[in-house]
Amino acid sequence: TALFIKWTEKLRLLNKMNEYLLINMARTQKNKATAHHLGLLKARLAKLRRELITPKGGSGGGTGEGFDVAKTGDARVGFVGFPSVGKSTLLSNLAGVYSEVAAYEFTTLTTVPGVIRYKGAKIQLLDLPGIIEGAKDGKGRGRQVIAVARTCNLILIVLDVLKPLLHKKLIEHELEGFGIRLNKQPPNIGFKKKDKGGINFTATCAQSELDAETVKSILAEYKIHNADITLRSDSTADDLIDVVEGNRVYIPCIYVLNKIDQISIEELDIIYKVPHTVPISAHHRWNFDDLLERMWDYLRLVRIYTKPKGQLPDYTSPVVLPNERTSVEDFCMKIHKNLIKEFKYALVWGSSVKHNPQKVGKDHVMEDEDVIQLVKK
Ligand SMILES: Nc1nc2c(ncn2[C@@H]2O[C@H](COP(=O)(O)OP(=O)(O)OP(=O)(O)O)[C@@H](O)[C@H]2O)c(=O)[nH]1
Ligand SMILES: [Mg+2]
Repeated sequence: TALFIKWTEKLRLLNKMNEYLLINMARTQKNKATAHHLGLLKARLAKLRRELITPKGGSGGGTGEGFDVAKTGDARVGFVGFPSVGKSTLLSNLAGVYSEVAAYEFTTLTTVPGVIRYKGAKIQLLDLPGIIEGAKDGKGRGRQVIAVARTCNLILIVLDVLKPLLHKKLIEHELEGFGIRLNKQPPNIGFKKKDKGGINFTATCAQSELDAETVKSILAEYKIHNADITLRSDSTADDLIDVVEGNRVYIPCIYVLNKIDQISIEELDIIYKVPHTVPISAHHRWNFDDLLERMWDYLRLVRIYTKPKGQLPDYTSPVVLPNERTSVEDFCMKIHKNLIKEFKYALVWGSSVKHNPQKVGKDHVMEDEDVIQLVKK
């Protein structure tokens, strides 16, 4: 109970600061002093939030028993949204897996996995329980849901077109609060802690929010007094805090607007213009082709076809790699961890090479739909 009291106390403090921050951001005109002040507050908030979401001693409260299912396939896609938006209907009709559908809220109480095969890749789909506002700060089952969302390669935020678009913002806010960054690149900030020498601040381009003083005081919040900081793009206090906190995950996201059977063509035209959005009807299976194609684009998977010596390549079952790890070595590791020991060289056909085939070593980086033939020692 002592732990619980401490925890609720923190939560109360966090909410208070959040409120204060929002009021301040709305009220004050932007000037150097307030920017400085807000930067500091943001850093404090981020620190408190981290303490809240990472339980000390590792017991309880973490990812949540029974929530996390085993990772299978080449990529994992999670469905996140408020209750009754149609997440389970989408899983059932997309993957042919049964997940209870009902008109009342909070029908799904745990993670329900499904698998689809698309363009030769096995993609795991996770139907997650509905989350509510305040989930990131410990309300409902939201914390467990978002902890699973953090492990996904792509997040589908499922929204009900009949509900206010504000819901999109609310869900984004919940995920952001848990260290998930949607459709965003990591900030282009160099950060290196040192033993001495003070704060060495460099900006390689004009900064509209941060200056040496603000950076210094934000770092002081983290008790960092010696470090090299290089801002390589116009950065915000939030960007800097993300880099210092260091536990952020950058995940692509598609907004799936469900229940379009309930709206007019004119309304649909407007929705289509919102970036990262795919309108569907999960119930009627409308526009699933578009959704799958978009999921494929956002996952940025790379298919490598294998060619046994003297035979045609096997185009039916590619080895599927994530876009950021597509070297010949990565390919070998995906098949078997001992394969690289026997590796002599490889022959590669496709867009990653100048000649077809080309003899390459283990560091060669391959591209989508390349063909490879391994030559062993
Ligand atoms: N009109 C319409 N109704 C839909 C559509 N998709 C789902 N529904 C209905 O919306 C209700 C909720 O669907 P679920 O799939 O259970 O929603 P959920 O997001 O899984 O809800 P929770 O598990 O409670 O978070 C059900 O009555 C569905 O029949 C759709 O495309 N059009
Ligand atoms: Mg459900």
